[in-house]
Amino acid sequence: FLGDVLSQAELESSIDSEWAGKNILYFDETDSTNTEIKRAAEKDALHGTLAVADYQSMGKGRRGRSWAAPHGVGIWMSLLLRPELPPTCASMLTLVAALAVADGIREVCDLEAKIKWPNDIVVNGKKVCGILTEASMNFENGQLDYLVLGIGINVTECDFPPELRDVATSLSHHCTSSVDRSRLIGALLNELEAVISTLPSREFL
Ligand code: BT5
Repeated sequence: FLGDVLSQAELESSIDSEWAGKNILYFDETDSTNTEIKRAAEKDALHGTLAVADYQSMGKGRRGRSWAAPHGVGIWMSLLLRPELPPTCASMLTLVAALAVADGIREVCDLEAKIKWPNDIVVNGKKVCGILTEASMNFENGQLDYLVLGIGINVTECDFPPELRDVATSLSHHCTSSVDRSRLIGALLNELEAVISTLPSREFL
């Protein structure tokens, strides 16, 4: 199987959302797209900046766990958000993002994607996607400085390490047509924009 090619140009032509992914940071290889977004955020990158990598050498899960992100077989992406959101609502972001990703997968791949509380998406009982939300607080004003929404999706991975073989799966394993990563990223960003706009603003709480 020949995978699709991911590149800056492919991403630019597949993304037509309003603010999510307006600025794209593409990497053939990086440590972690969440870490890339944190570095960008510290240099004042804008709300909606997107990092995408073809390969992550230090993909992160929650609580110090690792995320397998081999070359060319998945979507490893992170979105920078600077929401007007009360800090107590930050955890809602993971949930609404999971809804958006599951919808995007259903729409593009015609698969029954289900949410496994709180941050996994499963197809036929196995994990295809994990979400890692990280927050940076501004301690001077007690508000959120920014959030990093990290999304990992196994797309064509078919050679999982032994410890993941029983628990992980890929979209292409269940999908009859081939999955184009850029196209799926474009669809996911549209879904994410829609759900993120429904989150409460701190002015109203
Ligand atoms: C997650 O953590 O599921 C969050 C994963 C987030 C990954 C994305 S990729 C883009 C962005 N950049 C990053 O560095 N991270 C984010 P958690 O619920 O803690 O699950 C981690 C566990 O899932 C591991 O301990 C393994 O058991 C399993 N796992 C690891 N890699 C996997 C994979 N590729 N597919 C399915 N399961 C995996």
